[in-house]
Amino acid sequence: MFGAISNFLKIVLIVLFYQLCCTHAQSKYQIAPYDSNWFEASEYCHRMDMRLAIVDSEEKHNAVVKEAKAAKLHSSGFFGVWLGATDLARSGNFIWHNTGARLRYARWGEGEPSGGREHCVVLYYWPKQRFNWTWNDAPCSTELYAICENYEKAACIQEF
Ligand SMILES: *[C@@H]1O[C@H](CO)[C@@H](O)[C@H](O)[C@H]1NC(C)=O
Ligand SMILES: [Ca+2]
Repeated sequence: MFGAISNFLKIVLIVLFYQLCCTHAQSKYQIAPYDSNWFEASEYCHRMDMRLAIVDSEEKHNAVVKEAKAAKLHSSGFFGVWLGATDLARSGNFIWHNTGARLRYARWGEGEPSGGREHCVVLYYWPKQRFNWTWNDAPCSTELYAICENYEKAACIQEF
């Protein structure tokens, strides 16, 4: 009898801890309160226990665009948020830095990626330059806003 109750309590506790540590991982994105270069943007996200957004599907692209629009910082006609991809390690080979995965999905603007000194991936709204919430490779030192995402951390589950 007591054993059954304690097993039940154990399950309740596990579910509760799982909710606490992992569920918020699904409510996703946050835009930094200031602009910075790509590296500072990445560090900012990690300090928030998040990472620069990995956008590997149209669904995620749309979600990130929605979040970026909601920040209401694009009315001047220029707004950019850093995504978590770069080809700094090998030119032309864009990689999601936090997973090492190659870019399969992408939503490049016209004529992008243009290469040269431009190695960090940004989602732009810049209609004068024909960016309508599309991607560009930009110099990594450009000051733009981080868009961070929550992600599930394996440690959450391994603890049990
Ligand atoms: C951007 O794209 C949207 C949807 O495709 C369109 O409705 C809008 O007019 C475009 N904006 C500009 C500035 O081109
Ligand atoms: Ca470019």
